[in-house]
Amino acid sequence: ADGYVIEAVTRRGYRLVSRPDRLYPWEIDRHLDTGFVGKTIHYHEYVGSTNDEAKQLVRSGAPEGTVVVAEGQVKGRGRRGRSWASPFGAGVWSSTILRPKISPYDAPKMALLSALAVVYGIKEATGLEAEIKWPNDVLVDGRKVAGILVEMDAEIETVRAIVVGIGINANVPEEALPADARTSATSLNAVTGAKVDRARLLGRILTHLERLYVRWMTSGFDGILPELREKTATLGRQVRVVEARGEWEAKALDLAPDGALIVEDA
Ligand code: BT5
Repeated sequence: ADGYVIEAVTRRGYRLVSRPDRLYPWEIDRHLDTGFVGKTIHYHEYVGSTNDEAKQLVRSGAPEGTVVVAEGQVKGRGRRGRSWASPFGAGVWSSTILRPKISPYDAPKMALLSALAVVYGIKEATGLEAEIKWPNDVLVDGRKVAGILVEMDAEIETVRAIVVGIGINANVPEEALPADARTSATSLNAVTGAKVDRARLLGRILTHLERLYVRWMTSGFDGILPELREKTATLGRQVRVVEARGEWEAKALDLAPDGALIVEDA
């Protein structure tokens, strides 16, 4: 019923012929090497947004490391109210709950750290060299394959919980991407021509996410900066700075110790 094909031969035994292409928790678990991240995984066929499901779980006291995954999202969200296309069975739409002891000021570091985990996970699961477009996109060959949406539940001085939303176009056909993103975005499958094992991809990303997060909490963010710099494609490029008071062109020079982008205007 779950889509596993099992062959039976009388008096000889059973053979697992094939597994379904589903993000079942036990399939993700096979690729996890973690202490707490992904130890509880809430699986859904369809949700509105996995981030909203995770926020609900935060309110009911879900432990750190709880993960929500869905095959499809009908109200997938990007930043600033933008929508995120999340076709059924084709991507990795996931949210992870973390409860770091940090101030809200430090929360943006979580997006950078997550992007780095996605870069490493993509490398392990597909062999592709992905790069970070500061602060929350992951690119392959200059095109967006993944986006990160970090949201928090916080008071002025303390963070109660952070929800790390990760969306990856694993096997999303290019035609299924929104029209406004078709030239700037792609999927891992479109680049490699091979079907991506989504459970493995997510398992490896979550493993790196925990490793980097624990390193940040125990030894500080400084130790992660060199790796972030190495994987950030934005450095050295012309960028458009969009601020409340206006927009301007600049050159991206470096990452500051807190993860901010240092730019130079004309
Ligand atoms: C992001 O926003 O890149 C963050 C995306 C986060 C998605 C995950 S999925 C699991 C979790 N649950 C959620 O509801 N969200 C998170 P932003 O930088 O604002 O990019 C949004 C823009 O990317 C849109 O305006 C489109 O132009 C484009 N876009 C939409 N769907 C896309 C897709 N599947 N692939 C690439 N680009 C897309």
